[in-house]
Amino acid sequence: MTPKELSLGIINGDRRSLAKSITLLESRVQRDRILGEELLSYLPKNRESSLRIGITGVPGAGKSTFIETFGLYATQKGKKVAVLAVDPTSPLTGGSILGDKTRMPNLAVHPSAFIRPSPSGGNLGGVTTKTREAIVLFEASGYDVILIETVGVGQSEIAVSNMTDFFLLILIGGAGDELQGIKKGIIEMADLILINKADNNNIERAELARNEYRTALHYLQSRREYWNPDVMTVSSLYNKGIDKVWEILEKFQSQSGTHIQENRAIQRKKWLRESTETSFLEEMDSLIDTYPELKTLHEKVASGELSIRTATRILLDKYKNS
Ligand SMILES: Nc1nc2c(ncn2[C@@H]2O[C@H](COP(=O)(O)OP(=O)(O)OP(=O)(O)O)[C@@H](O)[C@H]2O)c(=O)[nH]1
Ligand SMILES: [Mg+2]
Repeated sequence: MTPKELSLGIINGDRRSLAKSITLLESRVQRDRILGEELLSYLPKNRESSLRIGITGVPGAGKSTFIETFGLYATQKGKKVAVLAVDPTSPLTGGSILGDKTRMPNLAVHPSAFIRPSPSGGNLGGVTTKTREAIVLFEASGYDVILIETVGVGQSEIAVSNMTDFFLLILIGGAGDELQGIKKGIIEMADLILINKADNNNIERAELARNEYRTALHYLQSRREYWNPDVMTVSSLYNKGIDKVWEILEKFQSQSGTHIQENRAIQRKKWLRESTETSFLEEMDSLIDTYPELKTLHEKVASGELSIRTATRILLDKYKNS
């Protein structure tokens, strides 16, 4: 299919076109990159009614279970739901743990939902680019709610908060901050904190945690002037409190007004910078074997013979004169 045909398929909500386009945009082959760029140029941009939600929390907090339950709830409200994951392949774990369709069995087969498996391999920069482009595809295809899961232990949650409108932090009761591996910075980023697994004999612990985090939030500067983050307990497994989360999101959308679009504009500028940086570095890496002087420059910096400042200037001069 040509990029034009793919774009028409996407706009008409055809799932196969969507899946093919995602594969095209993730390809590293030069020809595919050109086709991918053409495809993106045909798509309508910036669907104002969509809501992009970032979801983070320590492994096992119940992010995928929440997405399954919340996603199904959203489909019942007549929404189309897309699920993506930002999961840079860790050299330690060696693979993708997120976006696992088996953890979202009912949502995975729902006609109004689309779960995109994590792009395999690559660094955070590569993964975030692919995720941003997937967001554009999903929105062009009429998806209203975009859920982006990431594990809350590294840099990826910052990347996710930079590509979403609303940031959700999922915690569990009965574990201190240290235990949950959650940094203060992440709490500050949250628009809503959910204490999950508030069910069976865990309810009391969850409520205690909710009160503690509420107190903690009082002492933190809220991140957006138009929104005050809150903490609530839910049970994703037993579908408790999910309707309240939906109400909060509706309130956020109506209360935010034009702020969401303004925030997206700021994000897009940031993406351009990041994307330029990534592309430059990729280009340099690919040239290093063909240009001995580039290799020598790196070696001189490594040995301390040449300052980084001078080497950077040489690289910039070469770029300007090329
Ligand atoms: N009791 C109870 N168990 C839950 C709840 N939510 C999730 N779980 C269980 O917690 C375990 C981990 O849930 P996941 O949804 O896979 O957690 P996750 O945060 O996506 O985990 P990773 O993707 O590995 O980081 C599973 O066994 C779930 O069944 C809940 O609300 N109550
Ligand atoms: Mg998960």
